[in-house]
Amino acid sequence: MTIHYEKRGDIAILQADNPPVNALGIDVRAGLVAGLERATQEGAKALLIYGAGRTWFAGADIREFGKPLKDPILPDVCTAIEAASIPVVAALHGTVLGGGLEVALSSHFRIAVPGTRLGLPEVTLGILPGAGGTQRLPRLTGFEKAIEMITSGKPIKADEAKTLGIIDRVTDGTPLEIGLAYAQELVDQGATPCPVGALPAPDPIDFDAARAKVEKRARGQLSPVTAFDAVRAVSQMGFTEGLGEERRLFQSLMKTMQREGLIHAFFAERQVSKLPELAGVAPRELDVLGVIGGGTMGAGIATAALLAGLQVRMIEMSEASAEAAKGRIAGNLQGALKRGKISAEAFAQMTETALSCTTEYADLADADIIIEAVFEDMDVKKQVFAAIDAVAKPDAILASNTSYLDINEMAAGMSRPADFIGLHFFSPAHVMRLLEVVVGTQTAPDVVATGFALSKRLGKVAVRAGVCDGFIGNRILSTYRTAADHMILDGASPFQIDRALEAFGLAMGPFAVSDLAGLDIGWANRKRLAPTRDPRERVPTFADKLCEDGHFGQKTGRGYYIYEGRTKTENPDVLPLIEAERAALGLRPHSFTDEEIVARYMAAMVNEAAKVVGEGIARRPLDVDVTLLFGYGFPRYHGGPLKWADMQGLPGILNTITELAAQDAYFWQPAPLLQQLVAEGRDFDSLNKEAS
Ligand code: T1G
Repeated sequence: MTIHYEKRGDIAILQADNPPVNALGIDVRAGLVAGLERATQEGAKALLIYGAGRTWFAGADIREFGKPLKDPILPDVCTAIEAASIPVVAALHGTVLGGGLEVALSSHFRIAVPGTRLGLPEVTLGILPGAGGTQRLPRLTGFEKAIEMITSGKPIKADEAKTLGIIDRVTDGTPLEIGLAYAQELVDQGATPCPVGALPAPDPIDFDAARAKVEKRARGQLSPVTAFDAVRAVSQMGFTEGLGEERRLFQSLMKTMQREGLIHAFFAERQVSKLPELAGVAPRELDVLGVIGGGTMGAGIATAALLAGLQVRMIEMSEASAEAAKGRIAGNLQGALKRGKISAEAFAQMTETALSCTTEYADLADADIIIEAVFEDMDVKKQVFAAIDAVAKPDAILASNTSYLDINEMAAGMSRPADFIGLHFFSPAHVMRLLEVVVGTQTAPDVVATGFALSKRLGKVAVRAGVCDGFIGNRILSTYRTAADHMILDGASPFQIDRALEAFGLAMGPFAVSDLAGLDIGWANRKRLAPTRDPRERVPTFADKLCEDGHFGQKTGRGYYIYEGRTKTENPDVLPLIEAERAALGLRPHSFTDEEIVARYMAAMVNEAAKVVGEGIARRPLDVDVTLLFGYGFPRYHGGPLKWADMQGLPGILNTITELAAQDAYFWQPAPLLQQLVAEGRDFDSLNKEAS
């Protein structure tokens, strides 16, 4: 039973009890309707609804999406509540989201405990509020605020909701206590039902301008714009008709691939930390965190740890660099202070008490975990770990923030290889949510569990990765990045490639990203690998030429693009330089359509990702999806590269790879796992299901 009914005096009470988040699944919906009927039949003078556990309804049950819907559907539940002949009071706490807020809006009176958060996040799932939220919310808040809440999906705090008239009161106490008191007061006052739907439409706004803003921010995602159109219906038609329009638009989004991609991302983000091998494995204590190296990465890791309430011991080579590290960390925390994420007291406590920056390794003696973030050189790292090994306490965990070096080789030189792990943060480490937990062959299970526990503590999304060059993310990145270079050699322009991939949803195309990161890094890498390079490998010599001319991208103001102030324009020297290189290499270029560019880029990404899963570097396809979503700016509405591949159809992608292999068998070797899945008529998601 998920809805419990009781009557106290004149007031009927419905308690929702469907852990963990009181999702509005069929039993809850049916229970609400039945409870309302019983309250009326039993002559109650008011009905109170509240949630047991940690929250009021946090929305529709997302697991029901894509399956045949059972009656009563949520819009009908809300209509029934709004049409009740007795006042309905909603007593709110926790996260009042989606259909949960819609149930509250269809109630006649709303009261909340302090700290309650309210929102309509449906667009983040590729849909829109489908139970009256787009028609009722604007009638309380006006169009601007409703559009902002509905098209961004961001929740607001209870105090703001009160100011906006979404809720009547914010009162201390339990939901039952404050709800009962408010309902009794209303009964004593003889209050009658006041449906929000009966309120007039608010004053119109410049809808075209507002829509253009939403469209720009959506960058190809459909749901925010469609949700906007549903809200706009309030100014164009009556309430009941508006509900019909909302339903039509809701169902149109339910059919989209974007909805499937975004819901996959929702569950993948939660599934990725659930590893069968960690079931029942307790993590070690985590209070004191040591960081070696206070450069950008080290300072970011220290900042994230301080924000999570950990003590931090930062070790640097000299007093001067220790001071500089302290300055960097304080700068990061200043940002959090300015954004109101922390108070001035918390800032002082973090910088003056929780953080120490010294040059003494002995200061690491009480650290529970020590993360090395020094220069990416194996010998330098081995020296640092030898020093740590000598001072760290017996059950301390030693970790490297390397982004591609061999974790097993690093562990081999230690006295405690079982206590060693890779923790690959992404820059800026106090902002980027992805953390690759790189597990060596000797790493102990409780050390892995502690890596995941640290990630949760830091508010990160951790992905388990095996050991190979570049782990999951950088290995796949280097492949699809190389595919982009090959398209240039074959005739495409870097500008067309960037445009095509930005239209596909990437925040920034690969060549603009290279300019941001610095073209000299790739150049140094190519020079480092040249002596051992396989002669069949195609080399983007045009990029070397650009660097030889001193163009390293944003840092020199010129790369593929020219950067003046905040403007970026195509560098006119680039295309002639590329044409000259092609001629020198005897290449005959051909033109590319945007579709061909996306297909080839994604084929490279999917193929390498399938190898990463096939080799067990990533445990499941969803681990790759989460890595690319949280660390590499892959558009969330595509669900991740392997979810995207499933939705496109694997046979077509394998076909593309096979055709390209005919021209370049060295680069395009079809992944055995991809061939196997196609042969068996299966998809990547079948592997996710098998593994969960
Ligand atoms: N449906 C089903 N399961 C849900 C769920 C939901 N709405 N929300 C959470 N879960 C599961 C989640 O998968 C996890 O399961 C567990 O609950 C704890 O969640 C008509 C159609 C509420 C802020 O978008 O944002 O209403 O992994 O790990 O960090 O207009 O969950 O333990 O097996 O995230 O404390 C709109 C989605 C739906 C809210 C809690 N609602 N949920 O965060 O815990 S669409 C949402 C969240 C809708 C109507 C439309 C968060 C949370 P497991 P968790 P958390």
